[in-house]
Amino acid sequence: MDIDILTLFPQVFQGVFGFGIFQRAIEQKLVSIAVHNIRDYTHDKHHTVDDSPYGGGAGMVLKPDPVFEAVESIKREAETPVILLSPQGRLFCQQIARELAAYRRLILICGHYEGVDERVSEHLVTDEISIGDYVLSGGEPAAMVVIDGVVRLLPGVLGSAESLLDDSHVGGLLEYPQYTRPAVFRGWSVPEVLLSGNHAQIAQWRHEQAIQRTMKRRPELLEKAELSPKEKKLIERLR
Ligand code: JBZ
Repeated sequence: MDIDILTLFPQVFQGVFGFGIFQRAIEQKLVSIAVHNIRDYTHDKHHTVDDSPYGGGAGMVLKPDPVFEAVESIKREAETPVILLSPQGRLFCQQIARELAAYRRLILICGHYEGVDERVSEHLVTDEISIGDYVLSGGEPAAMVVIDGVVRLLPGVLGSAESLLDDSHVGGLLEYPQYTRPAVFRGWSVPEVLLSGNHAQIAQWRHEQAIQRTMKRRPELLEKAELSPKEKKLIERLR
């Protein structure tokens, strides 16, 4: 997958993709990331990227022309999504990560200031995504979150050891608690069942823990989870 990032702060992305699964994915040519400075697509002496809002008000608005020119400079197929990271976007989730992972190329635009000229949203962008209901000062952290969520779904990026299947949110439940050595740390013991070697019992315990913790911490996830009749009974019992 080819990912193009349009930003006013390209330095922010230096380094983030140089570690862990990204580094490996880039080395294996499973993904390629190009960062473009929106300021490079201005033509005036001062390389102006922002201006005051029509109608008045505080702050500045990202001008449309450099953003259009930056996107138009990228050779792409007609179906390539042009995604604006914005608080007005649809809320990013695992389903959207899967949807984006199916494309050959993604173009991500990071906004800044008080916002981006609406003509960018209306006539250039094909999708707007938000990573959540908190205030960010720009789209860069949101772009990193989306890229991380998408890249790890690309075929070959995760090793078999990092198998996706047990991960939180994939099955609609939170993950069960994990422990490693030592068996007793500062007087706190690992649950007995995990040391038992009884794999059926361990699987049962983990499943119960996943349901219990989802009930307690993220009850709204349980409403959406696909549950078997057995799981529904277990929830009733735990309630
Ligand atoms: C996002 C103006 O640029 C922004 C500002 C806030 C913001 C984004 C872009 S993307 N918040 C989010 O994903 O919630």
